[in-house]
Amino acid sequence: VVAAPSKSHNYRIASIPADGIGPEVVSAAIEVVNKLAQTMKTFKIEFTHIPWGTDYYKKHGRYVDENVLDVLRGYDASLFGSVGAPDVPDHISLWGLLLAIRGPLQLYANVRPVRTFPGTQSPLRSAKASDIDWLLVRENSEGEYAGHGGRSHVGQPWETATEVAIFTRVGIERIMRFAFTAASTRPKRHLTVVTKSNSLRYGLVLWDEIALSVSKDFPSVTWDKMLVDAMTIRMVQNPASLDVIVGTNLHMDILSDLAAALAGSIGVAPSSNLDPTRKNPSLFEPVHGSAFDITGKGVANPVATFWSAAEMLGWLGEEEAKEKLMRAVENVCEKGILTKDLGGTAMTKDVTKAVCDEIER
Ligand code: GGG
Repeated sequence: VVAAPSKSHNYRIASIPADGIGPEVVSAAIEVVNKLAQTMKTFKIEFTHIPWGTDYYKKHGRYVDENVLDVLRGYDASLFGSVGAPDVPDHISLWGLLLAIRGPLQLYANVRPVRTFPGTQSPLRSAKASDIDWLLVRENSEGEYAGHGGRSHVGQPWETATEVAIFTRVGIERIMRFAFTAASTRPKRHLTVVTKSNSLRYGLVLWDEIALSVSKDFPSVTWDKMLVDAMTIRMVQNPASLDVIVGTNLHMDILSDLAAALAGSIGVAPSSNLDPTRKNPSLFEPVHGSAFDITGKGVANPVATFWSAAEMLGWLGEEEAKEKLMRAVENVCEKGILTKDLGGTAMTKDVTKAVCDEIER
């Protein structure tokens, strides 16, 4: 996916740490990006803290400012932590914050690269590190997340709830083109289109039809189709056969957690929420959520947020800074400076310091 050339090398970033371990990993990422800027001197970056999240909700009755889109359009990008708190229902927090940003800003491409870092181990015993090097592309604006549905006869035995999955030609075609384009730039040039078009005979049959028609514009890309249930088996049994994977909002939400676990840990999985038209600023966040069980203990793995920040720099056109940050993270992993989720004993601050030291080296 091609980055826009940077004009000013001077960036304003909205930092939205939000809930749980979000503040810990976002402040760690700001530290390493500031270190990168100071060391390289090729770009300037300024982070502005935006206090949205569950504390803000408890004070103001809403998760974000009313003019959320105007606020975010004042920045070049956002770096997000995690959303969700033990004392607020998850659907209130998710819809109040993350989905209140992704949908209206039309961040329709959720890009989730997955690979096993040097020094870390996939739980697949037979897998070589190079077997898992995937790019998951999640449609990020429709499907079951479009917000259509409702409840009637509440409390009655015949209470009914609907959750309507919306699929549009425009929505499917734009994500399919994005995924084929991404595949065309990678060495394997292969795309797997995930659906469930045997049982879901309207929306996901439309996915199949659009995949076929878009594929004709990308003769250099080989592609295949998988039903989502069979895909889970292929990811475990034949990881090296996969490259870029595209699927619906819900399917890829689930498959990207599986992919991250197969690569080693959800603690290293990054995510870019992109508006490929670049009309709106994109948002970068770790795949993981709030992780209440480890919040405040200083043991959260900051690598997913470092990698998300690296993707943000690449998206802004700072490719060299992205590569330098990723090399630093890989070297730190290779040296065995790993948090508990990766089998190590390092704290968040140890990994952060080690990455800063690598950047300065
Ligand atoms: N940093 C990601 C995060 O907070 N995720 C919480 C979550 O529930 N996400 C669901 C989604 O990505 O749609």
